[in-house]
Amino acid sequence: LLLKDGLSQAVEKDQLHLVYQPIIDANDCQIVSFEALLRWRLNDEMIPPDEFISIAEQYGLIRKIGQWVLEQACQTASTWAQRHPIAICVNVSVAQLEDDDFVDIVEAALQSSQLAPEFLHIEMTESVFTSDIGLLAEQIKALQDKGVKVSIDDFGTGYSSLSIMQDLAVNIVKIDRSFVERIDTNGYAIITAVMHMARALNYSVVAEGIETQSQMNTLRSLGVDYLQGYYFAKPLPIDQVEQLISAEQ
Ligand code: G
Ligand code: G
Ligand code: MN
Ligand code: NA
Repeated sequence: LLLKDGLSQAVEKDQLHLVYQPIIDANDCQIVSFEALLRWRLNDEMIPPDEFISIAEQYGLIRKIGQWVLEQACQTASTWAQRHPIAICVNVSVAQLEDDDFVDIVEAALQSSQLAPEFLHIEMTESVFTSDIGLLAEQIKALQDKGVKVSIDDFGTGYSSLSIMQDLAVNIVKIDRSFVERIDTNGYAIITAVMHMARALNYSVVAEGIETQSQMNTLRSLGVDYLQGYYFAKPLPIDQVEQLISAEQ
């Protein structure tokens, strides 16, 4: 309850910030995008997102926080995009997606930042499938009509991964890191199967949680398009991102 009270004022008190983890092209290792990950500092203590995001969802605070994240992420990405074609990937909760105003909020963030829509990727987790699928399909379509790309995050961990593939026309599938972790055993066959489906359905594929060179090599041999994980970089504060981008080209 205390966390909830603190969280309700986190935006006003300037306690939230984003860190950014690069996603690279598997073919040439160039950075193609960054995933924005939310951080909350409360009285010198970092509260992990796994704790506070669910509280925000529970107490109806996620819309306001999510809007702040979108605005902040688009603003930042807009400054990168002036120099390099680098996209920003923003995580959203089901409650945000189900909001009638969500597409307008996205549109407003794009407008005020002047970020080109194709540089914004919206990541939703598979848990969205517990909600109204028709509404979600409409929201996804509306985002895509604006030029925004949509990803399914943590792919393969939900109870309805195949239904998602069938019912939601997303742009990008992010293979959950649990499969990458087990790539030397069962993960290999599962990722191979996901690659076949993704190719047939015209989805790009990102593999998450790469921690070793060997995992990277195997994923490249399987034709995965993009890679993300501690092997390349942890989520970074903004100043380190600027350095990384400047060093790239
Ligand atoms: O770095 P990591 O501990 O940040 O992220 C933990 C979890 O929190 C991940 O599942 C991630 O998707 C989620 N998360 C991080 N940032 C955001 C955000 O801005 N919005 C939402 N809804 N989830 C986020
Ligand atoms: O659920 P989502 O994929 O949005 O969450 C991203 C989470 O994964 C963040 O907490 C991020 O810090 C974490 N993460 C990113 N790369 C790696 C990695 O290589 N290994 C592990 N264990 N976690 C990672
Ligand atoms: Mn994510
Ligand atoms: Na994930």
